[in-house]
Amino acid sequence: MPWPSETQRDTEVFGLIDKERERQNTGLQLIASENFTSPDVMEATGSVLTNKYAEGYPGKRYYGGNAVVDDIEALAIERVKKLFGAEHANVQPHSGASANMAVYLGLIKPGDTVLGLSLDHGGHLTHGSPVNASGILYNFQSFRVGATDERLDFDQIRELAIKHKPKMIVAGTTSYPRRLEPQPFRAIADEVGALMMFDIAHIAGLVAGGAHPNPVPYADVVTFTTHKTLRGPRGGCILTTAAHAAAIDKAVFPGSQGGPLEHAVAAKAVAFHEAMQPSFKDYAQQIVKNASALAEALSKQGFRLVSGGTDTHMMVVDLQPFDAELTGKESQLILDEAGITLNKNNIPNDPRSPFVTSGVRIGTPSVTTQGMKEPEMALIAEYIATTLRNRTNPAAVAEVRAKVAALCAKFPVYPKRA
Ligand code: DSN
Repeated sequence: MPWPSETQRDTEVFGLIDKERERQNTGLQLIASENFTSPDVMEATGSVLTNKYAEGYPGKRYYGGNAVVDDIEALAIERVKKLFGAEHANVQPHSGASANMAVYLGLIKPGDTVLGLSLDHGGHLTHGSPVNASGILYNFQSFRVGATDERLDFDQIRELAIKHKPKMIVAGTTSYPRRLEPQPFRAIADEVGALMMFDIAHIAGLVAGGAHPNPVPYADVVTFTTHKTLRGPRGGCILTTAAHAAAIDKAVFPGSQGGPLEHAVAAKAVAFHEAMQPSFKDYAQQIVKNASALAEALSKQGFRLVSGGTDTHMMVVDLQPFDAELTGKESQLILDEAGITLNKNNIPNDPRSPFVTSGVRIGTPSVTTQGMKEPEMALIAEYIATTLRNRTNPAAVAEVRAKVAALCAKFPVYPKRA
């Protein structure tokens, strides 16, 4: 074989991958959109399927040699349809952003009006941010969370829908800790004659595991990523009613993507299989229980939870009552030093910029995969508070780092090379 010999192996990259495995093994991974995939998902992702070109769909490919790939993609489609009760699925989107852009391309026209949640109130870049293609190509109008309860305000959404007459209403969030009921969105969409798109990127695993209402029976189209609570490979997926199937497939390929990543499609199929197992229901329930326990413990440590708490896998923490000087940016940096990984996040109506912020976002999907439960959530809250209280004291931060490593050692994720 003309590949490099063992002695010529790229030790630089593989050394760095080893370092990253060590980081994931020894620290607390609390980024709400991350998870630990199974070795099977990783094996499919690293399989020979990465070698294959397969433009088109099962049974209708542009290149030869796709009989096996057809079976794999058909399996992924059948599994995800069954998992969510959908009429049609497209498993080819490379990411959630690609999935969302394909939906806009397929179902509306540039310049059309769309209603979505503002990014700084918990929405997503692709829900109309002015710096994203969604906001550049389409006329997005944003709704915001309520001033006092920090929850979606369906009276406001309805008023905006009546005023702007959108072609589409986008439900879905990236930093909103509460349940997203699909029925009120459907009712408003029907009242103004809009399509309803539901982006369940964050909560797909909760929906699959029965820990969050399923919007599939209500929405025209549902998009999601496969790598967050669903615990699959990095990638996207679109579910639609039969009426929109052809338009969505055309918008993904050839509309916005070329060759699909069939190694990722195979890994998605594996993840869908894993999400169908009874144990996944327990997992999804435990994610929510852990989030609720962590939110309560953080609140006892003096933090304020945006909207007062969480019903999902995540919470947004307002740092101001804990320490008015403390920013999300500084918290993220110092917590990283203590082996606690999370992200800075704007709170609703944040006086600070998105690069600084007055809050952090915390999620429990990864630590729940590790097997941590409510008692560990109390420890995590204590470690976070101790680190932030002692942020100018390196010895105290190092002490927390050691405690974090000891806790993670009790819940090993990837003990050997995966
Ligand atoms: N970057 C993802 C998140 O962290 O929520 C959204 O795309």
